[in-house]
Amino acid sequence: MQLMSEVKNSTSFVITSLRVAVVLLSLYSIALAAVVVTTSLEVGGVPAASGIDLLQTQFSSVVNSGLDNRSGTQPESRLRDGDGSDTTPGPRVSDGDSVTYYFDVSSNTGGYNISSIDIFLGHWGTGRTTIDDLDIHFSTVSDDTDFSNVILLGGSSTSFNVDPYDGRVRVDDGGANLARRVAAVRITFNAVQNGWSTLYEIDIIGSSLIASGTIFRIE
Ligand SMILES: [Ca+2]
Ligand SMILES: [Ca+2]
Repeated sequence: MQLMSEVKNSTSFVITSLRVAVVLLSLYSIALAAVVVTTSLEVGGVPAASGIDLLQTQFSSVVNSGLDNRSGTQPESRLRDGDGSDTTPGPRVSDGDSVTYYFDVSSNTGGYNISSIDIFLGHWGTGRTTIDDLDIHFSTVSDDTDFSNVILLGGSSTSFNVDPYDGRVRVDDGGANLARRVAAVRITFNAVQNGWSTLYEIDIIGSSLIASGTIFRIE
């Protein structure tokens, strides 16, 4: 009887421990979703694009849903070449198009902290230089298929007008991370002025959770 009692107590302890672990994991997941965002805008002139952002140093794969390779010369990869000006044509973006970037998490298994996202948008003429609605979804290393962590930017109070011709939209949080332990980023473009425009570059700025040479870091 004593043995049975010890087995029952042990089983109960294991179940309780598992329940505590599940609750802690749930809280951790909720914390990841609590991103805050501010936007800043560059109007007039084209700021320099980064050539060392995560899309150029930690890129793994891309899922392109709608970006148009016009004339066969403006592939999605133009958004990852370090050129943010319209001297090198970029792919066409239309309402509802999205692009999902997966980072290399085989070596940096902790994922990446994302501090800002720069989107270079424009056109050679007027009338296609505004995006009024933008969604940014993140998945984390715990499940790179779960994009429930999201920043929604849109509405009448937010207009990413980059007139006269092209410019940069920056999404950041004043130096804080937009998201942590990120495995992939999905950007969906909505309310593009007159239906479509042109993208030149997307810079996703961040760092690996465990940087090279770092033995241990609490995040
Ligand atoms: Ca870049
Ligand atoms: Ca480019």
